[in-house]
Amino acid sequence: MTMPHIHSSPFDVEAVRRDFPILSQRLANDRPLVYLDTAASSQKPRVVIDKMVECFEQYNSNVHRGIHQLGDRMTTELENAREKVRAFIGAGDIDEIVFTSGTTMSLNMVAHGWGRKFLKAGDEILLNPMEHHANIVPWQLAAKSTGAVLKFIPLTDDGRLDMQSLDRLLTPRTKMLAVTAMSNVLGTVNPVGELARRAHDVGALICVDGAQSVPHSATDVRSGGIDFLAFSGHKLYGPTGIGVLYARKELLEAMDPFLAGGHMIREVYEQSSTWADPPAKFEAGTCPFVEAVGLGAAIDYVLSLGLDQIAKYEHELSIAAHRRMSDVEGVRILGPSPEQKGAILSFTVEGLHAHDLSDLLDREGVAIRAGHHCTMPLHDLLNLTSTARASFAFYNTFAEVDCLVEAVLAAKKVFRRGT
Ligand code: C6P
Repeated sequence: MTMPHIHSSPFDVEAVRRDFPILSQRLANDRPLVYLDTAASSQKPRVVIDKMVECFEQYNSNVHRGIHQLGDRMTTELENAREKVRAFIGAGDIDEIVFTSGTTMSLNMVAHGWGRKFLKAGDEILLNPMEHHANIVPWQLAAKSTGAVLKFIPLTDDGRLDMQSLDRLLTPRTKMLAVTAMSNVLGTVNPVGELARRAHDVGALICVDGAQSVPHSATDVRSGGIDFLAFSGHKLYGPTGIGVLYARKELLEAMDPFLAGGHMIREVYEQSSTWADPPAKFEAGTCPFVEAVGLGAAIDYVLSLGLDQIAKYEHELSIAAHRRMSDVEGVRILGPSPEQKGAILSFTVEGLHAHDLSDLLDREGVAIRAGHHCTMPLHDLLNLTSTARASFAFYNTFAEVDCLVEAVLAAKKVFRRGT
């Protein structure tokens, strides 16, 4: 069995980097890879890859079905991974952890299974413009089919939620406050605990998009008062195809399933069916069990580094990046000050389209993301069509921050000359 490496110091970034096979490669023109796109998808440590290979090589078999040794082993590994997720986010009961294909699926499950069942005409869903499309569009569909109304919390000029407007916007008509714990563009870290308390005060629930926050800082659903939490394995150093929906047990029991089929039923008759208990009720078909086990290995790995140490190191990287980038003429950095955000640096460069910039940076081996990052309402508000985004993880170095800044300076020169 593969055991996660235990690092004596989380700041031994070179040791951490050796855990990620992909990071040591050279790109075209013998450039080292400078991977600054973790917010889109993180890289995977060797322990995650090895654990998944172990599953395939030693006990691959469908779960909760086969009465044989392989099926038993695979099912045990899957349920061990579920327990790891439970402990990681501080849930009270393992049955509150639903494996999904990712954040998008998890949020759709809430909007569909809870929203369409419990919302009525005139009820209000409170969103805000910094949400990812995955936490807007499913609510639009739920509103359309129930007659509920979407309301938006305005943002401050520096890209935080305008908390003063909550006095006006949170009313007994509000039934759901759907909010990201951390913006994938602005990096803004939202005050989830306070938002949960205030939503509950008016009888509303809170649905938290943890896609960007869960991999980078400690989450505790119970002390945070979170009713629903969604996140993805692939941003948490685990594989693609696996995600999590956490919800309090009574909510999972009350809401409708999203997908129907095998495993999610108790009894099926010709004209009707009854549902299995959660989480099976929400895990129709064959769940991505090897991916779930890979996610469990990723959680072990992250915990071996220490979430607090990860958050501290990434914060220092982010501060350095903001400081250096703000010295570059023509660069506009979006979002609040780095002290108030996660390790995300979204910016524009005067006279340079984000896609051109990204292309020029790529030639230097620096991988960033450019575009609207699935946040069109936010970009409309900023009056921009696209932005460039560098996002950091604990495997990035201060030297890579320098590479980013130097590559931006070089790109500006190329553009001044004309490509
Ligand atoms: N953001 C980014 O580059 P999925 O694709 O289901 O794993 O995650 C969707 C999602 C939901 N909420 C937030 C805050 C996110 O950042 C994302 C994914 C990627 O920013 C891809 S657009």
